[in-house]
Amino acid sequence: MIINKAELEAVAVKASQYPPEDLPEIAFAGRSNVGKSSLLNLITGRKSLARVSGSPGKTRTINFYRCNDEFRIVDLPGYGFAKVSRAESEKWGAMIEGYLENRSNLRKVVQLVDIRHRPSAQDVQMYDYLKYYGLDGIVVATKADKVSSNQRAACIKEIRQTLGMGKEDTVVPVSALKRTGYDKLLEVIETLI
Ligand SMILES: Nc1nc2c(ncn2[C@@H]2O[C@H](COP(=O)(O)OP(=O)(O)O)[C@@H](O)[C@H]2O)c(=O)[nH]1
Ligand SMILES: [Mg+2]
Repeated sequence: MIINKAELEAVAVKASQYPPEDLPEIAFAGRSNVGKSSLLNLITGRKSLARVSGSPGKTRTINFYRCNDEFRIVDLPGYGFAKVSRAESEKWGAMIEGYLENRSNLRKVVQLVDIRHRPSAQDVQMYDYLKYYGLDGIVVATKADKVSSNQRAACIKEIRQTLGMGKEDTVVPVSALKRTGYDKLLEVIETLI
């Protein structure tokens, strides 16, 4: 699959602002700065569809990207930003839960983790949450250019073990910098929609 048309269709902080449930959706989740916006730009072939940020924690909205007029990629707000208050982080949780729990056209959530690091407690919590809702099974290991090809298998093994992934679940290493691995991700997305 190639995404040859992509546009930001809606920016939401509550359900009344979501677009209609008329197209299948794949959501992207991950801690802030993991490379979510970069990945979105890469797979849509758009340089600046999503804003790539040097300062993490900027995206506090749910962004709906309409792709090929066929499906949507939904960018969930990044978690794990150190400088947020308890109240803010609760608001974040409620916003994400509100979306994940009640979205009938949501097919799957792709969880992003940095290939270099063992998934954090929050990554594990997020993934457990996805398991609970049957939305788990696909993880993108971002910034794959940061580890050598010798290290790669060990990094992926650690991600699998830490998140408690099953044999049939998929980890796709992707580098937005080198523009590698995303064809595999697009294949996975295509099978889901
Ligand atoms: N080396 C490398 N850096 C990346 C890659 N993807 C993203 N980054 C960098 O990581 C930082 C955060 O990226 P961004 O896409 O804004 O992350 P987001 O907060 O998850 O949306 C930026 O400085 C990006 O340039 C990648 O594949 N390789
Ligand atoms: Mg972002």
